[in-house]
Amino acid sequence: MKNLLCPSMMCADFSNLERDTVELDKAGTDIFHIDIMDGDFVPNFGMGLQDFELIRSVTEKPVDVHLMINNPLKYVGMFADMGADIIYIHPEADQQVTRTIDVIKSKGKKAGIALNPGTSVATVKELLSLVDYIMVMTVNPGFAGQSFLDFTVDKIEELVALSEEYDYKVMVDGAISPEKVKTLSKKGVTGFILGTSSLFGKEESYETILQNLR
Ligand code: S6P
Ligand code: MG
Repeated sequence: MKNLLCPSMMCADFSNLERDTVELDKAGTDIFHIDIMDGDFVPNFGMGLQDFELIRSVTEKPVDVHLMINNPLKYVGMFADMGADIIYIHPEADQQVTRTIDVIKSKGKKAGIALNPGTSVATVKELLSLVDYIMVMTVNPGFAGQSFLDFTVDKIEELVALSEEYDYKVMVDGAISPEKVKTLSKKGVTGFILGTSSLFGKEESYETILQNLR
């Protein structure tokens, strides 16, 4: 299966967000990754709605939203209507997670769950048959530029093994270096969120980096 390379746009050049988006699109981006935060579920604020709208308006490629917000049920409809193709919610932040997944799907969108480093597979077993993507957080969510948490690899392996029985793609988000793309794709991970560890703030062009990662 083809790997999915997904730039984390909160790491992009905000003085030239449109140009960066166009360049990344041409360079071979598979899915644009937009981090949305509420300053509550995570201790930070991510990208704004205007940033999302701008990126959505300049690319035809799929765009995901990673909702690091409490009570995502309140907002998934809005993001679907704004044109998100994939909506990730955190089950840790949602008291009615299966209802929220239903709303996402009823809007014709792909549903994903993002799992904090401390969230075990056992606690989301009931959700595995309901979602299209499972994104394992390999850092504590909220910030770019952190260190990869090695203990999350067991969970990644567990979810890859279960993905044969269920029908979802395994994604990883947080400190994904070129080395991690190599080792985790060998383990069966499909999608990689690319931030400062591999794609942004480097000497090489986006095109060269994405080609090398493939
Ligand atoms: C924040 C967010 C992530 C980061 C991404 C940054 O937790 O969900 O998507 O933007 O992990 O990548 P890096 O390589 O700087 O850790
Ligand atoms: Mg993210």
